Amino acid sequence: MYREDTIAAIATPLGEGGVAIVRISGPDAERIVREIFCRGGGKNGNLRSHTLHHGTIRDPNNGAVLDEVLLTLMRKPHSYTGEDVAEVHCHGGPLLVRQVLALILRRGARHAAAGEFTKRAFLNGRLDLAQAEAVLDLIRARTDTGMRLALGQVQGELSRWVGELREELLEILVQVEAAIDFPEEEIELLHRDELRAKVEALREKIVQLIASYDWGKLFREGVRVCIAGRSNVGKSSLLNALLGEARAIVTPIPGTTRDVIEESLNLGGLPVVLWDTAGIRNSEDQVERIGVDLSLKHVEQAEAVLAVFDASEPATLEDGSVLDAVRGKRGLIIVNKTDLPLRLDLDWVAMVSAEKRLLRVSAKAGTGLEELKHTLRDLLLDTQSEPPVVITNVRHKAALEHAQTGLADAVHGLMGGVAVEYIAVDLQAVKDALEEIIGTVTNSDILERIFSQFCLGK
Ligand SMILES: Nc1nc2c(ncn2[C@@H]2O[C@H](COP(=O)(O)OP(=O)(O)OP(=O)(O)O)[C@@H](O)[C@H]2O)c(=O)[nH]1
Ligand SMILES: [Mg+2]
Repeated sequence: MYREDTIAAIATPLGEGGVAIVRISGPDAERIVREIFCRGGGKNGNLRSHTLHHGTIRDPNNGAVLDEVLLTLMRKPHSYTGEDVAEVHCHGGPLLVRQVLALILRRGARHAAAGEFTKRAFLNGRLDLAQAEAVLDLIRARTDTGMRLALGQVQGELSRWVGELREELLEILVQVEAAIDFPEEEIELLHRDELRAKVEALREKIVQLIASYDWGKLFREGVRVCIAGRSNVGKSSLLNALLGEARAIVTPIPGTTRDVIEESLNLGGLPVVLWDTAGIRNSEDQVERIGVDLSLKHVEQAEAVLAVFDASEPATLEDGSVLDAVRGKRGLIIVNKTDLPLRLDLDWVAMVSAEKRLLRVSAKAGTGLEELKHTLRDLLLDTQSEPPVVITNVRHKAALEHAQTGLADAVHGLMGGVAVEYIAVDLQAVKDALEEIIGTVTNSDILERIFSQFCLGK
């Protein structure tokens, strides 16, 4: 299925560190390490598998010692790739690691392409495709929830789920094919209805799985939230209070923030990019006007807004402009400075922004912030609770959409009295789509595309 040569690469990021790992996989892995590794006592003997061995790396051509290392040899099939794998744990200097790799390449290994180790793991059946792709998600995860979702998939949660859907489908297919084989007993009306109910039930499950994509995407890619409001209402103070650090400059002078300040916030596992913007107001100052335009642009781009108002002052025309700018946008109305005497007409604010929830906070005193975080999280997640299985990969989503269409066609066919042969064709396409996810049927282009996204050495 692939060229059975031996590949090698540096598996850890290049840079100074305590330890760096060079990984070798393939039939010559053991031969190569035997040539360059010399155990503490001088003799390599039978290098036990899955054991750490202490020794040195030497260039057999001149006997020069490169480094003192730990070596582990994992003989097939119990290794990441399913082949013989060796890992050299050397000291983490970039030059040193490169020299060790160069020596390994001179002894006959080929430099691995990006993702090639994981690709071999897939081709050798150590991982299915959905699991292999989740390895990438795991490496790239930005919050604990993102990591948990990815780990679940590496461990095969999605694969099991899709496997069950496939089983259900096979049962239906058997019945349909039986009807093709015994045409004289062609499924009667009653059977057609029963069959249709089964196909619809399966379709419903797939629709739900597709819907979980949007949920998973939020956790992988994060959500952009823009803090907007007129100047001096405490937008930068709110940013700082939410982050728990003095990130943005805060002064009593209106027009303090000019540029957009971007910070990330972990909102109960949901990665959020927070934008603090310049106060929206009519200004003669050219720099400030550019800032205001930027604010409005960011309000538009954000997935949600926090529209901030000052509780200690009556509403101004500029507050009105802010409400106009955020109208129709998902978000919350934040009434800040509630530690001061109330002079803002809250009923008016609530009335003109009826579609948004109004929350009272004090960025200065730190009150209302926890409720703000919870409410914002629920709003961003559309109050959906976590689905039992989450798909995070657009390729999986596309395959499920194919499957869904095939099932919808089958339902129509069953209702419209279409011959069973055609229904079998629809269902066969559904089977192919499901198998594409776990990688039972794939073409090499798809594989190339998937594995080329990996980093070297993975
Ligand atoms: N009493 C009180 N004062 C606050 C609160 N939040 C902010 N302030 C004060 O309000 C003033 C303006 O705060 P900023 O956070 O700079 O306001 P801003 O909306 O970012 O202002 P611009 O960047 O100029 O648009 C500062 O003096 C803050 O100390 C609050 O909750 N209570
Ligand atoms: Mg500010």
